[in-house]
Order: sequence, then structure tokens, then C-alpha cells
Amino acid sequence: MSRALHEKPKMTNTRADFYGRMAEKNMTPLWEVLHTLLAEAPVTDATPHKWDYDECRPYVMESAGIISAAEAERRVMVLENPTLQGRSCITEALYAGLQLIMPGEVAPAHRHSPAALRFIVEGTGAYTAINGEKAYMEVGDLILTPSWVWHDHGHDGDVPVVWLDGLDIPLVRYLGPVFAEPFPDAEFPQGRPTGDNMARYGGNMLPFGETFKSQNSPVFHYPYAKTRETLETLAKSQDIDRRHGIKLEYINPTTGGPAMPTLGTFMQRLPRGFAGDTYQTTAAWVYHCVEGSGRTVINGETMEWKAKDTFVVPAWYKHEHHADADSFLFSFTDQPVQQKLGIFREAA
Ligand code: GTQ
Repeated sequence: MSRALHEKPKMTNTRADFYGRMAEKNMTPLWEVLHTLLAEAPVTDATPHKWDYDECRPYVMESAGIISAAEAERRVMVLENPTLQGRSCITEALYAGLQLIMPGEVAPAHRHSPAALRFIVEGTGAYTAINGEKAYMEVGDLILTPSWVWHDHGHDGDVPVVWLDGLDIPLVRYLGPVFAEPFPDAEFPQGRPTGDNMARYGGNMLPFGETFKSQNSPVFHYPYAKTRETLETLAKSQDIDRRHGIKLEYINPTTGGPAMPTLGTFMQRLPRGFAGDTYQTTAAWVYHCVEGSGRTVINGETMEWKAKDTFVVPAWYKHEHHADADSFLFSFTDQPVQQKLGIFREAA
């Protein structure tokens, strides 16, 4: 018989009295809480949940009449985990939200130590400017605003634009080093021309003599057209992973590692009829369907998804993907943090 891990000791009057007296000196008995501090496997307060875009969209659009982007600074409907209410997070470490910008609006320039990604959900003609270099948004594009870079969002087009924000705010808040700063003007001065980052750093060539010291990718715009074409090309080789279909990471081309040090970003293609094997990791995963439809079975419960839906799989939940049509799933995760610290695990 194996020994049970840290059983909670019985309470007695003597013990209760002792605990009460030591509490006055800001001391507390470890043995009363050890079983919760050191559980046998990861325990999360987050719950798997889906945000159906058809249900969310009316609220996102209504927000345009409630507040301007300028007044809100960022007009975002935070995707709050149902069991983490009031904490502005989708898991203990990750934040997600749906941001709306209307034609002609500006979300004013600022910078902050938390890192952000934008994944475009609907519309065209809006842009994020990073240090004044504009990246124009198309559905399925990934745009990065790494820690401490100046960024503003604007809109030269004529339809509402919505994107999914992913940030490491809860993690950075927990660790402590949150800084944020507004830029004096609403818009950062014009920087390099649109597309410069992709040409300069994303073409498998590097301007002669340049070296890097940042952990962030110098490429900050990953257009969907290119991501999708890459996945379609690889699909022809039929090298389909039993858990992930074909899954690619958006990388920092100077390191081959994650695009930003705290946030991993991925796009996977699941072929029609895909019935995936179980995936279970200590990291949390936020998925967003770009195209297709299917379902993900999470600890035995089925979550149906279709294009533009977002769902979260918290740490150590077993999940397997099934696709009804050729499907494209974007995801972001805190996996890189755990990997850097040597505490990431996935079940075999
Ligand atoms: O666009 O800079 O969803 O600063 C939350 C905080 C978006 C942003 C969010 C932010 C932003």
C-alpha cells in the first residue's frame, strides 16, 4: 500500500487553541494546508469555457454606442473565465478580450510591460502601429505588441473591426513588474512604412551587420494568407500529428523560439474528419477558430466550435480536437513561461 500524500490532520481543542495563538504572530501551520499547496497534479480555479461569437458580437457592436475608443482608451469586452469573475482573466496567467474599433477612431498610443497579441476576427482597414509602423489587419492575421513598445490602433476603412486580444497581464501583475505609460499624443509619429518589419526580418534574410538582443520577434505582423498557404502546402505531405493535425508555431526568426517570451502562439490545421488523440499539458490554451467547425472534448465534455468562436482549456485538462470540415485553429498559451522555468509538463 502506498502512503497517501499529506492527509489533513484531525482538529483538536489543543490544536485549535495553538493555531489561534500563533495566528496573532502571523504564523500558521503548514500541515493544515500542505495538501492544497502541494496537490498531486495541477489544480486550476479556471473552467473550460467557450465564447460563441454569435452571442458575443451583438454586445461588441453595441459598445460602439456606449463609449468611444478614445474615451475607453481600449474598447474591449474582457473574456472573463466564469470561475475567475472580477479578476479580468481567462486563466490564472492569461488575459483575453474582444476589442472593437470603428472607422476613423483612434485607440491612443501607450506602452506597457505586459505583452500583447492581436488576432483579427472580423473586418478590414484597421491597423496597429508599432513605434509608428502600421500593420493593416485582415481576418486571421496575428499582430504582436511586445512588452514596452509604443502602440496605437487606428482605422482607415469603413467597417467595424474586431480582434481577439491576448495578454500576459495576470502573470505580470502576479509577479509584480507592471508599468504603463501614455504617449503624449494620440498617435505615435509616422515610423517605418507598412510591411517593413516583414521585409527586413521575415524573409529569411537579414540586413547586413544587424544583430539582436531582444527576446521579442522583430517581425510583428504574421498575415493569415501566408500562414494558411504554409499549412496547405504541408497538408499535402500528409504528415499529420495524431493530437494536433498540422500545428505551426509563430516564431521569433532570430531565435527559433516563441514570438514573445511569455506568450506562445500557434496555428493548426485539422483535416475534415480529424479525430484527435488526447492532449494534456500544464500550460493553459486559448483557442480561436478561424475557419471550419468541429468540437473539442475537454475532460469528457464536448465543446462545439465554429469560425470566430473562442474557447479556453485550463491547465492539465485533457482535450482532443475533432473537425467536421478542414479547420484552422489559432491558439495562444503560457507554455513558454513554464518551459523557461523548467516546470512545463505534458502527458505522454
Ligand atoms: O490594445 O493595448 O485588451 O493595453 C488590454 C490592454 C488591449 C491594447 C487590451 C491593452 C490593450
